[in-house]
Parts: sequence; structure tokens; C-alpha cells
Amino acid sequence: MSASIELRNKRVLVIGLARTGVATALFCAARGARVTATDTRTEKDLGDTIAPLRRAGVGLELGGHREEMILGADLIIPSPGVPADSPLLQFARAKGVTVWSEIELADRFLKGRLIGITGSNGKTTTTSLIEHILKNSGFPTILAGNIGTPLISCVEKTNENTVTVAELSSFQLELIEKFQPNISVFLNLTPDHLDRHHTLQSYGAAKARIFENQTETDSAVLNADDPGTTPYAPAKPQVYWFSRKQRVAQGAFTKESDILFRHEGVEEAILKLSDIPLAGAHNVENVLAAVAATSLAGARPAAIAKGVRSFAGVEHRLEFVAEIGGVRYYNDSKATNVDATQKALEAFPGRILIILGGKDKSSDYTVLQAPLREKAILALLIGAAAGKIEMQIAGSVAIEQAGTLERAVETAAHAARAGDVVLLAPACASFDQFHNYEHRGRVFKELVHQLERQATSTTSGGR
Ligand code: UMA
Ligand code: ADP
Repeated sequence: MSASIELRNKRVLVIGLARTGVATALFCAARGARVTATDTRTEKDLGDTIAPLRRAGVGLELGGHREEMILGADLIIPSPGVPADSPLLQFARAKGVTVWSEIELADRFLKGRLIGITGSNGKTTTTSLIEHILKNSGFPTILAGNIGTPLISCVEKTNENTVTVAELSSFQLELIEKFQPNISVFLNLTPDHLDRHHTLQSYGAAKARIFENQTETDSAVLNADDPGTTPYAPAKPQVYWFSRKQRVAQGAFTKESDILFRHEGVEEAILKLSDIPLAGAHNVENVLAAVAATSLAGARPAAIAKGVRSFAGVEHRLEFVAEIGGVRYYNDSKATNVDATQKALEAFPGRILIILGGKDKSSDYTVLQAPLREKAILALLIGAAAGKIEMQIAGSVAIEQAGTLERAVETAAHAARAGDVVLLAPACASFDQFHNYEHRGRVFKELVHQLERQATSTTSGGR
């Protein structure tokens, strides 16, 4: 945790009025700051969300941002959705105005300990698992951050005993100053959000800022098997590794059928690989990271093992939906980048009918050629990226241009036979056809449940 600051009478400008902005403006106003909040959306677009701000005396500038607002501010807190290199924020920096993300502000007020988790994929799963293990070990925990609850909205609930487990995105980490988790986890680095960060290097550097202010009394957990993250190993905090492939000097690793934690030369068996209830090697990595972080936080091996065994997974992440006529359906709608889709393909032995497509994020789908050739029997393409994907995976697997999710599920159900897997792991964002990935996942599940109902009624009707 970093040093607190006095907000009384500070002129704070909050940019963006969704979850982060509303929580931040209310927090600052409650501490006596003179808060102005601005959004490109109009009052009509924002609807009821701004009523509490008005009641708290927050000044509102809606329907756009003006440079004059910058000149009148001591501190600017943009929402994660506001690009850090936007002309407005560049202007603020040029004028010497402090620009912080909301996690920087929150960290100055949080009590207790903070565990921060970042990476390209697996953040939500690992953050949820760490919190689940610690809560079941008897620690008073809070789950927050990029997972959907702004860290700032949790500050009041913390005390000296609290362990706050926070998912952290590159958008949040790129605008920190003294943010300092007690335990940091950097899971992996693969291409994503290149529309915002432009290069993998600047995306990785933003994430690696999680270590920047940690000291010798803090711990950092990194993936020894991921060449994307190992170069970011920090000098100051105690470094712990996790690995599926090798014994590590300090940290968590697999040995035959066991997961062990090694600390100060002592190795302790924590659980069996067969205890992990989630599919896929990538989930073994998430469990290893969680074993390291929770061991460092003080959880006992038996409690960690119990926590892993009882973890139900998170909705829309390789989520089992139903088995119909021997065909298993999985919803991995959160596979919004190529790496996550590749991991989903690797999680099954073969004969996969995969639904791909949606809104492209300047991704390179040629990476999918090899796993598709090896594991898939049919790719059903949907959404705006379907044309690009077809060009980039051509020749690796049979392709069907399905257009919509409805058509893709229908076609897959006809083409699949007992033993096959129908997998929604689209490698794209959802915004071309859905509100978000949750919406896409829910629509998929409903379509599968419709098939299930039809199958049941056909079976019972035939009796
Ligand atoms: N806006 C402006 N000016 C701009 C840009 C946006 O006023 O130049 C306004 C928009 O009109 C809108 C608001 O800003 O009203 C949107 O802000 P936001 O997108 O930051 O929305 P929040 O609800 O505050 O959500 C953010 C995170 N969003 C993003 O990172 C894009 C949420 O992560 C996070 O859960 C939440 O804070 C709480 O911490 C979402 C996400 O997609 C789930 N994250 C990315 C990911 O996981 O891949 C990083
Ligand atoms: P994030 O919060 O980083 O987006 P999630 O846990 O929500 O991570 O998972 C996002 C997608 O990545 C899902 O498709 C999931 O199956 C996949 N995934 C989960 N863990 C990993 C991992 N360690 N490496 C690669 N992909 C992963």
C-alpha cells in the first residue's frame, strides 16, 4: 500500500462515467474534494447513473470533454476505457497535471494487504480462485478490480486484517505512480489490446508496472514457462516462479502427479493434479499461480487443496453447458483473443467443432492453423471477422460460413456425432453482434439448452 493523500479541497477531474468514474467521483466528493466529472455521453445517454453524483455536489460536463477542464484540475482520474494517449490526457501531461488511474487512488486508502493479478489471459479465473481459497482458509477477503467492481468502491470495507484480491488490467496499471501490491502475479503475456497499446512491448511494459513499487518485503509471482513474462522479473521484491515443466528455485511447480510449493529450500506437496476440477493445461498454470500466491499469503496446504477442489470455475470460461446425444457443448465466450482460443483447442483430445468470429482486434488468426489442423473437424465462422478468419485459416480445417451464432449452433448440432465437442471460443470481441461477451455466452447457452429440450421431447415422445 502506498502513502495516503489529502483530497480535501483538491480539484479532481474524473473522466468517464461508467462503473469506475461514478465510484471515483463519489469517493472523492465524500472526502471533501471539489469534483468535476465528464463523459462523452450526454445526460440522456447516461440516464439515472448521474443522480447520485448530483446529490453529492459533483459538477458535470457531459456530451464531450473540454481542454479548459484540464487547466482547472489538480488531479485527473480517467476511466480505464479512456486511452492513456488520448489528446486530452496528452494535453494534461503537457500542462503538468497529475493523471492517475483509479487503482492508484484506491491503493492510497486501502487497509490490510493487497494481492494484484495481471496477465493477458487467466486473470479473472486466477483472481477468483485466489479469493476463493483465502476466504475458505478463514481470511476476510475482498474480490475487486477489473473483474467488475472498481477497487475504489471497496476501500471503506477494508480493515487491517483484510486481504483484497484485485484483478488488474494494463489500462489500470499504465497510469499508476506508487501503486504497490504486497503480492503481485503476472500470469502470461500474449497479444491483446494492440488497438490501444500498439505494440506487444508497450502492452507488456504496462502490465509489468505491477512490480514497479514493490520492495524487498513484497513478493512477485511469475510464469517460468512463458517467455513473454520472464524478461520482466523484477529485482526488488522476492521472486517466486510457477511452472508446469520444471522445478523452480522458489514457488509452485508440478512433479509427476503432484503440485508442490518450494520456499526457502523446503518443498511441500499441496495437492494432486487430479484434484483440479477445471479442464486444460492453462488452468493448471492458473492453479500453480494461485498455490504460490495463497501460500505466500499464509494459507495452509490442506486449505489450499480444499479450495482448489471446490472451485467451480467462472462462467463463460471453458464452461460445460450440456451433453446432447453424446456431443458435449462448451461455452468459452471469454476467449476473445487468439491465445485463449488456442488454449481451449488444446484442452480437448480432438474432434472439435469450433465457432470462431466476432469483432476483430487486429489479431493474427494464422496462429490457429496448427491447433485447428490437429484438433478440429469443422470451423463455423460468424460475425464481422469471418472473412479475415477464413482467409487466415484456409486449408487447416473444413470451414462453414455460418453468419450468426444461431446458424452456427444449428449447423454444428447437425454435423456432430457422439464423442465430439462443440466449442464456442471465438478469438474475437463480441461487440459486432452482442452487447458483450457475457451476452454472447448466454445466447449460446440458451441455444444449446433449446437443443437439449428438443432432444428430450423427441426422446420422451418416442416412448
Ligand atoms: N468515455 C469518455 N471518454 C473517452 C472514453 C470513454 O467519457 O474518451 C466514457 C464512456 O462514454 C463511458 C465510460 O467512459 O461512459 C466507460 O468507461 P470504462 O470503459 O472504463 O467503463 P467501466 O465500467 O468503468 O469499466 C472499467 C473497465 N473497463 C475497461 O477496461 C474498458 C472494466 O473492465 C472493469 O471491470 C471496471 O472498470 C471496474 O474496474 C472491463 C474490460 O473489458 C471488463 N477490461 C479489459 C479486459 O478485461 O480485457 C481490460
Ligand atoms: P482474463 O480475465 O485475463 O480475460 P479469464 O480467466 O477471464 O482471463 O479467461 C479468459 C479466456 O482465457 C478464457 O477463454 C479462458 O478459458 C482462457 N484462459 C484462462 N486462463 C488462461 C491462461 N492461463 N492462459 C491462456 N488462456 C487462459
